[in-house]
Amino acid sequence: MKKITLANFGKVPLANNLLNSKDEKFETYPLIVGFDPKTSLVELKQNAPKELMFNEQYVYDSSKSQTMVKHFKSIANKLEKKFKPNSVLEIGSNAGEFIKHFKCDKIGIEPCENFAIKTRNLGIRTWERYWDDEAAQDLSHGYRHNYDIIYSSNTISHIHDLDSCFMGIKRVLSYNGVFVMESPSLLSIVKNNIVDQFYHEHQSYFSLISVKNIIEKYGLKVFDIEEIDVHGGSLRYYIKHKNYVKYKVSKNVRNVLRKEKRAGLDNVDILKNAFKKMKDNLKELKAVLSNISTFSKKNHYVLLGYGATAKLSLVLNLAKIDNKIIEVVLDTTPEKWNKFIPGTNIKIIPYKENFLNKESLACFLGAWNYEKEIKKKEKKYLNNGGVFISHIPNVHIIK
Ligand code: JHZ
Repeated sequence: MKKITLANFGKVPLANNLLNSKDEKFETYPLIVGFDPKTSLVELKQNAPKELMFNEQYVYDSSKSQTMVKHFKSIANKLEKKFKPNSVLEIGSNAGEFIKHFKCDKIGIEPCENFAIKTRNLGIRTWERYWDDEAAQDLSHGYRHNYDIIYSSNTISHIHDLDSCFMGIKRVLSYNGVFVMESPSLLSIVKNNIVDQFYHEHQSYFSLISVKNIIEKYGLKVFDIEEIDVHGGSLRYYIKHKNYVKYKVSKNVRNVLRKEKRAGLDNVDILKNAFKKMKDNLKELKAVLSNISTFSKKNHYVLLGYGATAKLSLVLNLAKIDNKIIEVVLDTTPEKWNKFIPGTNIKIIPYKENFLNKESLACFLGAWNYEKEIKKKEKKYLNNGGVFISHIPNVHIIK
């Protein structure tokens, strides 16, 4: 069945492919969001090759945000206590912030060489490859054939071939094992106008409705679900073999399903309307930031960006905001420093608290999903009259 187009954002650069100089050439790719009537999955209609996005130059490092560091520690402890696994597999282990907490037999799968090296240096066995059924087969022949916990945070949504992905998970999940998957919630995206979750790294925008439909054919079943705060609202799915009866389906599953259906996540017209609202929000954002930028310049200050997230790259490109409006972006990740956000001419510079306090009256919050953490960190700036601007759920000022 053909996918229905929900929104066409035109051609945009790959969000995390930062440039070494303003003049460096870069490619743009169509960003078209579709809906699969068979499964109700919201997904990109076409994508850029995965090798261009997830490779040895990958810049996203989850260990650079305290919220994520705490998040991974807390879920690792919870899973250890609840399931007492003898073996753990992580799909997309990034900087190793989750898997490092386990003492049992463990392995990370990570396609980005720089991060695979990083976790190997922590003493964690890491295979440098993309997750698919072939990887699962190699794992079961060459290392260990089943895992009590398979965990994946914000990675399954990046995988283009979901069939092969879930076949692989089914293959290596212990008969009483649990696959724990975290992914931004489509319900939060729609409710909170989170337009900047739509970029090429993200192939799928899961809801419980679509996950249930997709995994059923592999003999897998969601038996519990949690609504969690990270990345602007995510879902944590607990998935088991369908035939394993010890884990009963919790009432959370029914509740989330009811909420999603009520919000119309399987209704094309409602979804199309949500995208229209997101696009209107972008126009307002550009107008507000342009005004604040002009005011800042008149007063010899600069309008800064705070957190060079992949989301920021997207929102700037979609709203056509460049270095004439936002002069520089501060970020804590060394791999991003002195690089430029493609399509914007905006430079990323090392985060320094004093810079923020001395040079700026207003900052656009690229890392809006860490608002709490950032407000706490920047108390002095806020107390001195500095403000943040956020576009989620609507354009507003944070004092
Ligand atoms: P953050 C990435 O998205 C990409 P991004 C990826 N596709 C995905 O799905 C999600 O992660 C999970 C900086 N920062 O987590 C650090 C500060 O500078 O929102 C990071 O560069 N100061 C895999 O990039 C960025 O912001 C701070 O105080 O949208 C945060 O990126 C804090 C808290 C963060 O993910």
